[in-house]
Amino acid sequence: MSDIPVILVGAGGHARVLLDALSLLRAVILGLVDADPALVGRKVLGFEVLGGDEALRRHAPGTVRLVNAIGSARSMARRRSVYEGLRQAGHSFAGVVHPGATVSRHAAAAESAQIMAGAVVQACASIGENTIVNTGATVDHDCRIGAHVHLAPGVTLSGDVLVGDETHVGAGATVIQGVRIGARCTVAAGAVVLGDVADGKTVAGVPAGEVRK
Ligand code: JB3
Repeated sequence: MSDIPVILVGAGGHARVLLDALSLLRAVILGLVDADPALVGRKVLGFEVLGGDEALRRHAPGTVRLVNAIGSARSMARRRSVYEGLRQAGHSFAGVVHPGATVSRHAAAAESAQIMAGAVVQACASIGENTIVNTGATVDHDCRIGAHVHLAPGVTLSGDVLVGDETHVGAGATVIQGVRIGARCTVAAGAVVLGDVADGKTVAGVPAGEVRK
């Protein structure tokens, strides 16, 4: 990792996983910021919550890099809006590739992507900006994963799967080869997706079918 210190944005569960990986990568960690005032001054795995996002004003863009620690607890839209807002303010986001992840040298991951322990990204796959490939998820050859996507723990994407921006694929879901999943979709945990999913749809079950809201 670069020597530029990092600050994590968000201090919840995803932050703890990122802190652990960043420590293994020997990153210089200044602390965290969180929207919940009750967390300010507390420590997370030994690192201090420095304040809300206004605390970032004390750090000129370029002197620190941010790590997006807001996961998918509410929706991917929150993670996206925080990322885009802080980028507009001039900040840049560091990515995290856990040393226990396997990323093919023939794969392409955006700089801000987060690839967690035990994840595998195979040859000719691509991972978009601000996307999380979470613990033990596998992304096989030629998959194209958009921006602001969450592949939850244990997801299996077979070869040549496309996942659109801001989509959440739930824990343990399996997608067969060649399937196209649109933008802003939700694939429920444990689903087995055998066919394409249009933008904005939620699918669940084995085989997966549309869930009407
Ligand atoms: O599935 C796994 C392995 N991890 C999940 C992860 C990807 O998403 C995890 O189980 C959760 O479902 C979720 O983790 P996350 O986002 O860390 O959720 P939570 O523990 O609820 O923490 C979110 C934190 O972000 C809270 O402390 C919020 O106060 C904070 N937050 C929300 N909006 C914000 C903002 N913090 C800042 N700095 N700025 C915001 O705008």
